[in-house]
Amino acid sequence: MTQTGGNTVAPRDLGTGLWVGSTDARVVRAAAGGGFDWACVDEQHGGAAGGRENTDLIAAVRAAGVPAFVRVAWNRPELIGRALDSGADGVVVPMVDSVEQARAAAAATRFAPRGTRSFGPIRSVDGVATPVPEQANADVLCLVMVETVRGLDAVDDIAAVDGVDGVFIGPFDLSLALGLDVAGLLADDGEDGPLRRVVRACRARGLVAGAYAGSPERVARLRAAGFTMIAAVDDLAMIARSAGEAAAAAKAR
Ligand code: 3PY
Ligand code: MG
Repeated sequence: MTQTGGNTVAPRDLGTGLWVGSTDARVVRAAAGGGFDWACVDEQHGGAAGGRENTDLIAAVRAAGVPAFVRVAWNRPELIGRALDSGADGVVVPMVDSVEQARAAAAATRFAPRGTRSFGPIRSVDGVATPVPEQANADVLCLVMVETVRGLDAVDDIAAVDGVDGVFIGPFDLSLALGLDVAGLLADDGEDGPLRRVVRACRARGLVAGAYAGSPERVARLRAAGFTMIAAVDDLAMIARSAGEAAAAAKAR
């Protein structure tokens, strides 16, 4: 991602995405094809365990015609490398709360000489294209999650780390860390409120400002606050909600 030495540049807008908790590739293909701009397979709190399973889920997202990200279970190079080897377009890395941790995440997403990702071009049997290192380094997105007090305090420095392409907030963890509920966190519109601080840090460098929403109201609030990559809905919650609505409608007749 182009850096501009501290000038405010247009933030990269990735639109609205689907959060994937399901491990069924057919469900994921159907849900991701519903008009979202991207989908993110959640290895941390969703069902996906990584490895072969993720390859299938990522392929299902790709078959729906949108980019696939993986939220890895933790900031560990082997998890990041495996998600990218499985074909992910980028990773969302949870609980990054220092410059050192952001550097480690960014390094794990890039091959040498920029980073430390290991090159193992043997996945074509799984249908994953062999990466061309320089191109893969340019194309991959490393999105680090700020969802702790330490992370929020360091957000300007985290956003300045070379190879960090965006900051993504987790409102559940962040609100817990700040002693608020999610509604309280999202309602804080102050100049130095958490949302503004994150968006400002991203805008200063043209980075993606991402957030998990999970409901249309939260999407609207986060969009208004300036976020440019918003996880709108969780696939399994969406199915459960639709099932509830269908059952209620059927019973009402
Ligand atoms: C959070 O809100 O803490 C998240 O990580 C979203 O899944
Ligand atoms: Mg979280």
